[in-house]
Amino acid sequence: MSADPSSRAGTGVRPFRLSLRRFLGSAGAAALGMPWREFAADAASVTLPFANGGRPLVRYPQKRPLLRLTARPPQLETPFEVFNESLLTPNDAFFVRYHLTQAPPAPEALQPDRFRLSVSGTVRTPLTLSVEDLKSRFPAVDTVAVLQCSGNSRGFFEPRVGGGQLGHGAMGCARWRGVRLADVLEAAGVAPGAAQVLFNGLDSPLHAATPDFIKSMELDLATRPEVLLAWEMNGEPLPWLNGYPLRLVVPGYYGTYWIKQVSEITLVDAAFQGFWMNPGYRIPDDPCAAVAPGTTPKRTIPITRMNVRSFITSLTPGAVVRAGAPVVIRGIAFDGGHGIQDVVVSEDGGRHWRAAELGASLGDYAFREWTLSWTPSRTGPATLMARATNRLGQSQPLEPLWNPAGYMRNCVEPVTVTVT
Ligand SMILES: Nc1nc2c(c(=O)[nH]1)N[C@H]1C(S)=C(S)[C@@H](COP(=O)(O)O)O[C@H]1N2
Ligand SMILES: [Mo]
Repeated sequence: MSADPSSRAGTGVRPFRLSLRRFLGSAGAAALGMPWREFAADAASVTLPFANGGRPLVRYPQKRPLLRLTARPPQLETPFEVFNESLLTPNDAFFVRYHLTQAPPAPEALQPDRFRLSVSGTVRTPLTLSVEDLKSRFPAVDTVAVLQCSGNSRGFFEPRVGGGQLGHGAMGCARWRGVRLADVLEAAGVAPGAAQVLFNGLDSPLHAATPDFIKSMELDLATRPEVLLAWEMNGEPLPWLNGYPLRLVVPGYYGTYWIKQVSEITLVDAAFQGFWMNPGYRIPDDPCAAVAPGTTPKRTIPITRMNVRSFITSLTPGAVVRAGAPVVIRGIAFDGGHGIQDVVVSEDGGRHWRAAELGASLGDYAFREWTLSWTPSRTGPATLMARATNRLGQSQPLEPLWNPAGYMRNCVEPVTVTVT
């Protein structure tokens, strides 16, 4: 199931127009070159390589033109060429995903004098904190980590599945700065019996029947040192659409846990059963998170850590290269935090493989760059493939796996180019 009751294409986000101007200031808006009148599609569009893959390129506040999947709530995909420009995804190109119609929250509620984070439930001392309080009371830490939507690449599923038909652009890698959630929970004093931590953001459903977007995690995960409450992304305050002023950062885990505009943290003593944990965001309870195409899993579990992926970024399908002229094939690889061990590349559709050279590591949760020099010899089509393996020895399947929600695609993605 797609677990997406509120995501429908709509008319735009006009209600926020005036308040947004106040939020960013008209000077700031002008400096960023924002078209205030409306977030209308430019003339340009992109066609993703699957049925109904046409997407308008639309410019939102603090964003360059991105592929728009839905307007209410905003769901924007990063153009794939961005991943070949830099290892850290620029904030203005970073993808956007919201579930609820009343999203993102109105800028007024996000101002420093208004925005507060509450920590309550099974704790000794409930807390109410401003972002300033977090900055002054706890040590700040930096981490580079990939944020990827569970449904990244869903549009490529065969047979097709419901839900946002995404290309490969619902991912990005950024340097996040914030405080450890563990430090904040320690200040609140986790009380005996606490088992799970719930996270809620300021966005809300339009209809009472739509469940609020609340996610839960085991206390063990929530108190891991890499889990952050972050206010900064690539050295700048979080963009409005990526969670300003505060979001959860859960390195290695799919984006669904990275709650934006996070305003309520609640410790509870039993497993939470909210809609977005069950039936939403679940995968087949099987080591590959897969079932036979078109079938229903017998048992499901919540989605957790990301599997291994790699992409060729320097050449896209249909590119033309010259026989006899060396080209550098470049790409990225990442996993759920075990770290990339190696990347092998084939230039002949998988018959022969050569080891690529790994670039400097930005940390085990980050995109890892890889390169391989290739001198095409024979003219005609050449199918390039990249396959990464992580330090646990987990790799990418050559054939796609399938599950009904279209999550966790991680097969090798062939890129066929023409040698002339
Ligand atoms: N408040 C809030 N946080 C949220 C969501 C949401 O709908 N509301 N969606 C989640 C999902 S499914 C993803 S993939 C990421 C996307 O983060 P981004 O929009 O910054 O790219 O945000 C997560 N955090
Ligand atoms: Mo997501």
